Amino acid sequence: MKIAVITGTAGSGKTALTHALSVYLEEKNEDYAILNLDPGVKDDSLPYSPDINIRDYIRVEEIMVRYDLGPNGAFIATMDLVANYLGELRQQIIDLSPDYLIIDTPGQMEVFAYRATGSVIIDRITDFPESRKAIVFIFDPFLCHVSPGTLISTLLLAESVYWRFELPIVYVLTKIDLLEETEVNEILDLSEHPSKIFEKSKSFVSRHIEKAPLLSILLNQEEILGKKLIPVSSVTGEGIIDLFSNLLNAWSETA
Ligand SMILES: Nc1nc2c(ncn2[C@@H]2O[C@H](COP(=O)(O)OP(=O)(O)OP(=O)(O)O)[C@@H](O)[C@H]2O)c(=O)[nH]1
Ligand SMILES: [Mg+2]
Repeated sequence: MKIAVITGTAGSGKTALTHALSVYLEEKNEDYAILNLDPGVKDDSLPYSPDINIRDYIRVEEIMVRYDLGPNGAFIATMDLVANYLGELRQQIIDLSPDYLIIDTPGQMEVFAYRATGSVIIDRITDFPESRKAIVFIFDPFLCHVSPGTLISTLLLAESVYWRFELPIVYVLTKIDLLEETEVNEILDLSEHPSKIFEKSKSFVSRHIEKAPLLSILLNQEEILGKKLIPVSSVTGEGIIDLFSNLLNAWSETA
């Protein structure tokens, strides 16, 4: 079983990309399943019907009421409580045993970047000897393009996710149908050569460089921080073939 875990910041397009990948696999007549691991998503807002749904076991809105928590605290508590249903989720995956499993994850990146919760859940429900796992990390162009600083934060976040999972990772730039070609190329270029970000924001950074010495080292060693992103549109399907072939390479890395 080849498993793709779709991660990225809130609203970056995880759910839309999950759907786009499923459309691609459907067209290729592949045997696939979708697991929704977002306990907070509104049921009628999903563009796909999940074959396995964490919300069949636990929902953020119920935990808010039961423990009198706000949305963020309730979300963290809900993800911790998912631990009670790992056996059931694992069994559902085994029952389906699809060739491809796409896992849509929640927007609150904290559970995947800074806490063990996300990676432990994925590990426990997919710990079959024959499974091949890869992470997809989405760069949202509307975060990356606003300011060089946000692109840097996203590059660092991508690396935190990589360290958390310790699995092959594929980096994607979504929503390219909403951008000019020059904007797409600029984001791809800056992500791959972050020292150019430094040049772009030199006036500010040079005045405050003493507060970010580590960052200035990282930016000037672009082979450390730089990442090659695969540009895709989940709406037009552009780039999905390229993403899939990168996923095949990533899965083969764990073989
Ligand atoms: N035009 C366009 N819109 C997109 C694309 N990907 C996502 N969107 C839109 O961006 C918004 C957020 O997309 P989602 O897929 O819900 O993002 P998400 O990362 O799952 O969001 P959360 O689960 O809330 O973190 C939706 O309105 C999508 O339709 C894309 O490639 N092109
Ligand atoms: Mg989503």
